[in-house]
Amino acid sequence: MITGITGQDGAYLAEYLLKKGYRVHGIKRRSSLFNTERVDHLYQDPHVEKRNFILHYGDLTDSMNVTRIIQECKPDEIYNLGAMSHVKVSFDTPEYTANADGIGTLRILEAVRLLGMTEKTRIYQASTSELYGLVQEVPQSEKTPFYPRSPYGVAKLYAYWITVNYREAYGLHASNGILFNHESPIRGETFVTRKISRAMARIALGMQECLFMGNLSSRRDWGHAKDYIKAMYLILQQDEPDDYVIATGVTTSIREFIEKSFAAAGMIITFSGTNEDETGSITAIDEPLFGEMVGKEFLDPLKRRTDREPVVVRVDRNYFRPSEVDLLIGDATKARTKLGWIPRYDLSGLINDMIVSDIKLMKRENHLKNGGFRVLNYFE
Ligand code: NDP
Ligand code: GDR
Repeated sequence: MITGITGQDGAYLAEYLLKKGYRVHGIKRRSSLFNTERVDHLYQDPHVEKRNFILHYGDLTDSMNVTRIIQECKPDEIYNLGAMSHVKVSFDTPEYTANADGIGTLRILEAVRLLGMTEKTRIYQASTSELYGLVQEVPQSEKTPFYPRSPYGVAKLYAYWITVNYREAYGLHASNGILFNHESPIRGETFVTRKISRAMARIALGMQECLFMGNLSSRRDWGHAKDYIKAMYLILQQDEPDDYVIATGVTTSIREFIEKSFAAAGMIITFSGTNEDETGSITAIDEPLFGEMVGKEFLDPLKRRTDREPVVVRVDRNYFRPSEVDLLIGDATKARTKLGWIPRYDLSGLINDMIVSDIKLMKRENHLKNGGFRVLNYFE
């Protein structure tokens, strides 16, 4: 059973488990629009008999709902990935975040206990590098003390410890994966990497003038979600429950991520100025690379545009957070040695995967727009 199956990780994990022959139950929230785009390719007509991918309406803030679904599905493994996962938004919705991300975890653990399934059901809790917040040690490992810096981080701190507590108190096979940031072409559009890869594609295609960013100096340890969901699976296959850091061990600033993303499509960005006056300009174009990645026909319009106005990145303080996590870099030695977990993607592989996908997506949008069809603005 997967909570958060409609999210980035839920979609990749469901696909991975189905390939292994699992029957996958997922919890999806009721929404006024379809919200199953990420799992549409896995979705089976509910009228088909013997389905192996089954979705249930539910919400982690509803104890009875969570308990009933667990009672009906009787899962061998629960991956609790559902959460209000946006750090900045958690400052706007702190109570809801505590309820869904913190108490939501308790609801699952308690349901498994009350239903007498402690021997049968293994539980994975989606813990996070946001627990380290104001980091007490560099790099961060399973032994590094926590210091969360957002309502999201604090809610996840409760979820982390209640998972440990149920393991120690009731003998549950319940484990925390302390995952550092992981991204992909299906990453939510308002997380920083996807915001950058989408904007890069739109700027290259002449669909957007400027990318407005928050703090450019924070540093993150970014991996690929496809690698990270394998770690979740491995954690639940261990004889003993335990907690693991999952990370690449490489840290990169937001500024560098922008430079690398644009450079991968042939656009050289140079930053100048400081604080809120910092800007990023296209100062050179690798024409063969741009032609290959974006398309020759988009080169002249881009050149005319950069001659007129080279600035494509600006800072908007509305994207700053009331308290920031400045530096994350994980030490995944335990996962490597005990789980045998080895990530396949490095940062450039991740960036390439994301930009190729977003250039394709934005070309499709461009095509629709030019054909007179409505496309969304995606204002944030
Ligand atoms: P996403 O935001 O892409 O997905 C979150 C999922 O949770 C969505 O399916 C969402 O549903 C669902 N959800 C939100 N609120 C509720 C609720 N109240 N009840 C039930 N489901 C709910 O997150 P990711 O896939 O990136 O992350 C998966 C998990 O891992 C999250 O718990 C996140 O906090 C954690 N994590 C993520 C990391 C990352 O870098 N991606 C790193 C470390 C931890 P809907 O589609 O309807 O919004
Ligand atoms: P994070 O991811 O907060 O680390 O949480 P996010 O991509 O939102 O931010 C990373 C860093 O980029 C800075 N930043 C911006 N962020 C966003 N979203 N938008 C901007 O315009 C922008 N400009 C700069 C942020 O300030 C921050 O420093 C993610 C989520 O997936 C969590 O659920 C997960 O637990 C952690 O990763 C590990």
